Amino acid sequence: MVSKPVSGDARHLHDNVQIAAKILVVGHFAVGKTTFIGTLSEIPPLRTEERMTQAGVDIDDLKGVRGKTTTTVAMDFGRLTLNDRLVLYLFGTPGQQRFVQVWEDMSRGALGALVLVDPQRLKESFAIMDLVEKYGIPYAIAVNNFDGSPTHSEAELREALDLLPETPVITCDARDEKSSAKALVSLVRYLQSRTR
Ligand SMILES: Nc1nc2c(ncn2[C@@H]2O[C@H](COP(=O)(O)OP(=O)(O)OP(=O)(O)O)[C@@H](O)[C@H]2O)c(=O)[nH]1
Ligand SMILES: [Mg+2]
Repeated sequence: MVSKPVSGDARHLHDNVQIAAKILVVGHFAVGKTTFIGTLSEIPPLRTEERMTQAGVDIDDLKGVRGKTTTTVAMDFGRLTLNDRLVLYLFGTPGQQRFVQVWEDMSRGALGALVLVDPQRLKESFAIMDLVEKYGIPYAIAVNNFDGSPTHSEAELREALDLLPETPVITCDARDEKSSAKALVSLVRYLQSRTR
């Protein structure tokens, strides 16, 4: 028997209920959000990249950012089926302060957020973490290990980012599918543990 579809963020597929969850992938400028969603998405990701021009030189801090010629101006979007019961819709939101309105619109209905962090620029994550907390969105930290990045212990990261003991912290490489998927799974497990 094929069940009747239900409204909202859940739908029936065959006899199984398949949950579609909206997950934000957030983080400061050039932390690897677009790369992360591009690595994981099973559909061609929607990207809104624009070339960075001279006009942005004093606005977007390119210090420590190598080879970057474009930036996201609205959002990234991708989809990842974790298993036959759960599909994640990934929304990447621009990190720069001038896009706060976009970020706020995008956060509606989000079940959780993966906060990407660059280990060389930990302090730049504070503004985004403040926003996620302000909107009460549960989150996990994914440290995007750029080549040659300093390796902090988990305890150092927790202290530097002032994290709650239950907040998951995981290391990934946004270009690597396995480690990026692991970061999302750890967020999903955390979200599930909160609803039990
Ligand atoms: N070495 C290394 N480079 C990475 C990694 N993740 C992303 N990059 C590079 O870092 C740069 C920034 O990545 P993006 O994915 O554009 O970052 P973003 O967060 O979407 O940037 P904005 O949308 O401009 O805020 C790109 O040149 C990527 O190729 C990583 O894990 N390791
Ligand atoms: Mg981007």
